Amino acid sequence: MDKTQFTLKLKELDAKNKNVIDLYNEISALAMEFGTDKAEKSARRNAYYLSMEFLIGRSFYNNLMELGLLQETKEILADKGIDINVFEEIEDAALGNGGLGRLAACFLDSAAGLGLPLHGYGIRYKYGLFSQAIQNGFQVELPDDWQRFGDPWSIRREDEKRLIKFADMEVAAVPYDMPVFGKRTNNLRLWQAEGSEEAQKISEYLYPADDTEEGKILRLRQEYFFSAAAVGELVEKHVKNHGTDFNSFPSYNTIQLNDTHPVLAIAELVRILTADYKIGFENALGVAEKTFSYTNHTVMPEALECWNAEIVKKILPDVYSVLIEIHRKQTQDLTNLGCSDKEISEMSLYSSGSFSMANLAVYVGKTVNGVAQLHTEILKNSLFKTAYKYFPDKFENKTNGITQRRWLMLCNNELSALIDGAIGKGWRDNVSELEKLNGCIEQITESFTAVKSQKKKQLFDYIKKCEGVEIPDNFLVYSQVKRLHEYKRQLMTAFAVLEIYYGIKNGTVKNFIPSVFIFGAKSAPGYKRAKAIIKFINEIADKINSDVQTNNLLKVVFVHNYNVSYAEKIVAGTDVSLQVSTAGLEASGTGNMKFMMNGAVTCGTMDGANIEIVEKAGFENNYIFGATVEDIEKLKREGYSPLNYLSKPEHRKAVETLTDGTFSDNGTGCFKDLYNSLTVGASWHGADNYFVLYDLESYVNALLTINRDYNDKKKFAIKQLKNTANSAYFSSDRTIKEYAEQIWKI
Ligand code: 26Q
Repeated sequence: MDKTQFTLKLKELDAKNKNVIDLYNEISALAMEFGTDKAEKSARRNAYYLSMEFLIGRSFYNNLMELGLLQETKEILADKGIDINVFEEIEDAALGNGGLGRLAACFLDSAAGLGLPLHGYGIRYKYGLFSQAIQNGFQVELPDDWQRFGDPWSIRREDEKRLIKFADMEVAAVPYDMPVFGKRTNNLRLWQAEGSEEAQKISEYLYPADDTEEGKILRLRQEYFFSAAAVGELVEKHVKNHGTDFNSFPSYNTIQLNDTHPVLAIAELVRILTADYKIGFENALGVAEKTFSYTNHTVMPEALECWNAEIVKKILPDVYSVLIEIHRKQTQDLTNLGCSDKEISEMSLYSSGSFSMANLAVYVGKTVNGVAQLHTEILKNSLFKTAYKYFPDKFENKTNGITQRRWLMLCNNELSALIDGAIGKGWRDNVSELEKLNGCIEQITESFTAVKSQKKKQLFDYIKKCEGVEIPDNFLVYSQVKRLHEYKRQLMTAFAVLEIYYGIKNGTVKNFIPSVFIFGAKSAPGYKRAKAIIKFINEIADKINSDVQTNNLLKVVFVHNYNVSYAEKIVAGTDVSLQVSTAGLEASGTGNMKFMMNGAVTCGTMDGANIEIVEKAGFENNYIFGATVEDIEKLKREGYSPLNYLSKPEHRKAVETLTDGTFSDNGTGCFKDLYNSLTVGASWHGADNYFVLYDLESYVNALLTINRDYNDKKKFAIKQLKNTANSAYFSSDRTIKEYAEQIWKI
């Protein structure tokens, strides 16, 4: 099908007599036909991205854009009296929960855009990340049945299904292919588990609760299920195309492990080669060493997966034997290298009855990478310090990126058009041309401010519709949107907002420019503190939004069910991006990059990719505050007494609203627990583990400085534009080029 035929068929569609969902499915099917017709044959050498999460969001507009059909479709529908935005209600595939999953989606987009053969493998969850409702200020989780309106962007491949064997059951893995359109068409293959009721559970939920043994086993099954399906298929293809010489396997296949979740793929490859093809163990391990690379996305200890060896033995006995064998080899290798017993135990993939997936990945992986410069340094100097001492060449950095196609062209058509006018359209294919903007910033500040107002208006209309909160035109917009976690410190923003609010009321904060603080976040269902923070923010929002004394100056919104599509609106309509994690704990952040590209200044700590962002866009065009990694280390070494930082009345007043009756936690005691976490600590951590009280004062000051600076609209617009102009480095096109050249060699 060519474009003329597509347009013809679209024009023939009898839109009047169809409901939105049928129309959506039919247009999508036409676009799929058009897109898959152009798909080319496989490349000689392919890279595969194994990931437990692919947070793709809505495919409809993005795919039409990538296929060059968006404008035509919009016009043809308009002729029929249909606004293309009606499809916004329909899908938002949340097969992931945050940064790691969205990064996977951006990477696939960039690889297709650059014409590089990178394909994804993951799980086709029946239910994606829960849909979030807010009841009485509390998060309530509802199932996300993302396929309820159909799934026109996937093709079921019945004939390519595989059998995955566990000790106690066999499960069919049925592939669903989602083409990834761009300069070339790549493939995202998601496996669905079929068979007995037990079997189907494997692909039912993203992150089922794993606080019971049953839950842990289910998660282990999920990880093995998709890793084994992927590796099994790649081996089979290799044998079909090249015979059973597996020494050439790594010449055709390179596999990136997205965090530890797919790391069992290593053991599975060794198992298949030794058991099914009778390759010697050392040879098989050698093949694995040349095939796999590992990306770490977090230094939080609770996220570094360890599997209880007894459970592995029970569920996957053959994989267990392989792991034990790899461990034996590892111990021997490390002893030969002269490592001490202590060093060996630090790097060991097996110790005290459990398997460390990170240590397995570091030992076997060809490369180990962090996702921002600081993060990679932390991997080298602390998390994997010993491994770095013996295998320094494995370690490299790949600073994250985001796709400018979804995160600028699609979500901010208006700014994109402004950029076209200023520097031409070349940046759309070659994003580094965005830098040309630096040469004409002064000339376009006014039109930029107009675009920003327009995007704010669209965002405010949407918030009015979804949240029922009205925000007056042109309020200054501060946003903090990301997963809810104590280390990301949404609680610190909540305190800062309260301080500003009380300051406005008692006259200590003067000439405050009307502002709104937008929060969006989901908490893991079992994470009590994070849920308490959501409740606290909602209480604050209710109080502030209903105060007639401050109403024309300050608003707070917690948007419910924050997701990719909501993010597309928020990043475009924001002035100030809040990125305030405790230094050393946010591996990179990618939301920070989306905001930057859309012309927001960053108000943040020296953490993750914030550091590189302000280096590129200029410290003077952003607002850095708070403790650095070195400061935090010093505080930990010399002792930190958070109570000292509560001596100032304005801080105390804000923090004590948790316990003084200002707000209600509906009798749950969850606010008192938050308060205690800051002031006395808990059995598993000291007081104020994330240095909220330490950074609070400089945070409030930064927020107020920004507010004052906004008085000079032109100067502020220049700062914002400097961010857009220097954001090309944070395109995932750049990141993917680095992976392709330095790790994958594709
Ligand atoms: C671990 C054990 C058991 C159950 C779940 C998990 C688990 C699940 C998801 C651990 C970690 C994750 C997700 C991590 C994540 O999203 N990390 C983010 O990755 C982004 C992309 O590199 C970075 O930008 C963020 O800084 C990082 O937080």
